[in-house]
Amino acid sequence: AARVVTLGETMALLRSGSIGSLAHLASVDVAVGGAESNLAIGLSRLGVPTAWISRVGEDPLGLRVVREIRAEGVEVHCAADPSRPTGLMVKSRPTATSTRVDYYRAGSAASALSEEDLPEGLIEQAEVLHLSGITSLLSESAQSAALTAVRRAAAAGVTVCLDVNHRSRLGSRQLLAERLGELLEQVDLLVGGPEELAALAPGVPEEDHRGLLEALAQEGRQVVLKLGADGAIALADGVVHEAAAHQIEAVDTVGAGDAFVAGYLSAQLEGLDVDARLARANACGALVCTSPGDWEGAPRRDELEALLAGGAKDPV
Ligand code: KDG
Repeated sequence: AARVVTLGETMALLRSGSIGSLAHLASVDVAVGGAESNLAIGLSRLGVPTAWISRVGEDPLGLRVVREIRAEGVEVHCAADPSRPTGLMVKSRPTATSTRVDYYRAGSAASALSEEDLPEGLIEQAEVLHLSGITSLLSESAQSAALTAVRRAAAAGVTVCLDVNHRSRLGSRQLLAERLGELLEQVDLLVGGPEELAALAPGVPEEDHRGLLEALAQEGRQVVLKLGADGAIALADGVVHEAAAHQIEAVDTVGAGDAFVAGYLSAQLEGLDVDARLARANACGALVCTSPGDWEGAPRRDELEALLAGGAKDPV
C-alpha cells in the first residue's frame, strides 16, 4: 500500500534543446512535469511506495503522462477526461542564460480535479498526504478536492505535508494565502521559499527567516524554509536546524524543490532526525539540478549515498 499519497496536475512538457526563441526553432522534445508527480517519482526512486491522483485528457499526451509516471513505479489513480485536454507546459531557452516557461493549462482536464477523484480509503491508509499550493490555484473544484483530502487525512491521523509552491501565473499571493489559509491549520509539515512563507505570514518580511519559521510554527508542526543554493532551515519542536546546500553545476533547477521534499519525507518516514532529513533533502534537490528535466535527475539510493559520502553522482 502507498505510504505517501499526493494529488495534482501533471502536464506534457515541450522543451527546446537548443538556444533560441520558439518563434524560430524547428523542434522540441516531449517530456512530462508536475510538482506532485515529480515528488512522487522522487519518493518512488528512494523506495517509498507512493500514489498519485490526477486527471488527464483522453489524448496521446495524457497517455504519455500516465505511462511516464507509472513507469517510475508510482501507483497512478488518473481519470481520462474526454471533454478536456491534458495541460501543456512549454519550456524554452530564448538566450543562453534565460529560461522561459509558457503554460497552456487553463481548462485542462486536471483543472477539473474534484473530490470525486479521490479514491475511497486511499488517503486514510497512507502515512502522509502531500499537497502543493498549485492545486489550490487550479480551480475552485481542485481547491475543494485539496480541502477534502486534508480533512480526510486529519480525521485518519495521516500526516499532512504542504509545499506552498506559488505559481504566480495561476493566482496572486493574496488568493494563494486565502486558499491555503483554509487548510493550513491541519498542516504538519509546511515547506516553502522565503517569499512563499511570507505570503502566509502577514507582516513578517521575507528576509527575516527565523521570524517566518516562528510565525508559522504550531504545536506538532515542522516548518521548513527552502533557500535554494543557500540550503535550508527548519523549525521543529522549538529547535532551529540549518543545513548548507551542495555545491553543484546546475543545468536545470526546475523540480529542485520537489526533489527536496521527496528527500525530506523519505528520511522522515525512515525515522531519521531533522538534521538527517535536511541533509537528504538538500542532496536530492542538488542532484535533480544536475540534469535537464523536472524530475529525471531525481536520485536513486546509490546516487544519493554517493553524494552524501562526497562522491560524484555518476562514477562511470
Ligand atoms: O516544481 C516544478 C513544477 O513547477 C513543474 O514540474 C511544473 O507543476 C508544474 C507547474 O505547475 O509549474
